[in-house]
Amino acid sequence: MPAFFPWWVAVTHFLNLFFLLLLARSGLEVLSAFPKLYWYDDCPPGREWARFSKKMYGKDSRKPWSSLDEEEAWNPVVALPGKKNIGLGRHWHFMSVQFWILTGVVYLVMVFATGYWHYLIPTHWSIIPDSIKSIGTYLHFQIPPKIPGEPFEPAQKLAYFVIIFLLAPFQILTGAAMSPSVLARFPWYGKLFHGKQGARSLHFLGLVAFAVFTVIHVSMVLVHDVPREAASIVLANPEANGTTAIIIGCAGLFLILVLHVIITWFSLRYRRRTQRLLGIMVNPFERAISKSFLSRQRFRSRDISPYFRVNGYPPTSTEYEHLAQDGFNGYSLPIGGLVRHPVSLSLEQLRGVGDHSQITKHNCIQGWTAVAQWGGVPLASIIDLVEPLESAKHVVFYAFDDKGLTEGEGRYGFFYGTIPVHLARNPQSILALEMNGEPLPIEHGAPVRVRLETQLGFKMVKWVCAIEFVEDYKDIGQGQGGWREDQQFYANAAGI
Ligand SMILES: Nc1nc2c(c(=O)[nH]1)N[C@H]1C(S)=C(S)[C@@H](COP(=O)(O)O)O[C@H]1N2
Ligand SMILES: [Mo]
Repeated sequence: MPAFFPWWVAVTHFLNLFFLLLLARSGLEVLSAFPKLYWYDDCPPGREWARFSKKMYGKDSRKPWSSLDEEEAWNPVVALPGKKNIGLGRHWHFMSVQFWILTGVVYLVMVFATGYWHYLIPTHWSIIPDSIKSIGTYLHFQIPPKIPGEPFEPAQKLAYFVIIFLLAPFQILTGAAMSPSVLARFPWYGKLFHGKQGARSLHFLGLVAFAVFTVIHVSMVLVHDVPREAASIVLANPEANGTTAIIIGCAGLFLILVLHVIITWFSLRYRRRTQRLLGIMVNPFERAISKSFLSRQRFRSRDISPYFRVNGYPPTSTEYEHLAQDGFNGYSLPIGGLVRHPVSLSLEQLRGVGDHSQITKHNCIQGWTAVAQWGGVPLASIIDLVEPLESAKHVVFYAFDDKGLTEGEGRYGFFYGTIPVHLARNPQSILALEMNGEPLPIEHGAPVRVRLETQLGFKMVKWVCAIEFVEDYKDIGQGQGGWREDQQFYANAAGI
């Protein structure tokens, strides 16, 4: 039989703690951007089952509001990095999850290769009555006996089994069920968790379960024999000197604390660098799924959400206001750049280019969702019309809204977004002119907006005023490929 406390358990236990803390804190950052939990993908304001915010916005609110107003600035002590940085929080979340899973894989390989699984996986139902008996013993302030020939008592074994073989995979599965690319390509998968909001709620409850386990786990170590337990899990040797083990263990915890402080400080101080460095590890994975997953969404009319949040205040320029007053009759959309046939199209002409309608689910990066029907021109038809040159790699959508005027908070410049040309060819990538059978309402992007159903909402530029095909987006704005990427440090990759 394998040793009760092999060295690889000590190492993976430490790494697991480090990455789980990163995951929990960056996960809370993500939650802070939309501190509400729902069971339904319509997210009707006021119908959340949990709310971690005092702010109240109703669909009948008298003041216009945008979903970004619902975001909370959480303290960097709990959230990574805190202070309304969902873009960076997500970067940390997706970076750490890769290493957390890697740690888990190494651990599981060792568990099965060495036969350690005998200590973790109950092979008889008697584990349940035995565990109840164990818990009863604890409640009498006594320590239950270990299973003969094994390192743990029954309740402990059962708890570890549940955490390792049920809770950890559950968090991975519910996490994947929140990716817009995955949801768009495999709508059935989302349904397993009652949609994205179900997955989001369950993922949060999984975090709570991890937290509860950690508290119990640590208190159990404290009620057991601390020096001996420390020697086992820190030095992989129950017979080692307990005091040494406690000192080394505390040094390890201190190291984790220091690393977290440095990571948090660096992320807040050097936001662009953090965005770039973590992007190197996160974006390739996103690119792979964005390239290979096409949206296969097909919702029914009765799935259309009664209420659809708005993100971003409408343009305030007189130019736009004049156009709107005139029912956008004077609107024309220039499409140019690296193309063979640059054009400028009125709404009438645009309608003539193609016609496509789809009922799909919108995923805002903040976390809310809503279903609507969108009608308009497939971007693929636009591509056929203007014929981009070989050198054209990205499509830039420029918008009418100057965020310095509509949003403030020290931000500036006109909203814009870019997507790789292959995303524009996706059958559900369209220039929408209609929402739910009506001309686009002002707040949802009239007269023309982008819809890309495998991506997060921030990629779908509203109030489009011009389209350009370019080789690279480095010279546009601050060079990150979009206004939110530039100014809010969102990942350019938006399929997850
Ligand atoms: N021009 C412009 N387009 C924009 C935004 C914006 O602020 N300005 N916000 C984006 C974000 S973050 C989201 S989630 C969606 C929201 O679309 P909706 O307001 O129709 O719900 O629009 C995207 N397109
Ligand atoms: Mo968004």
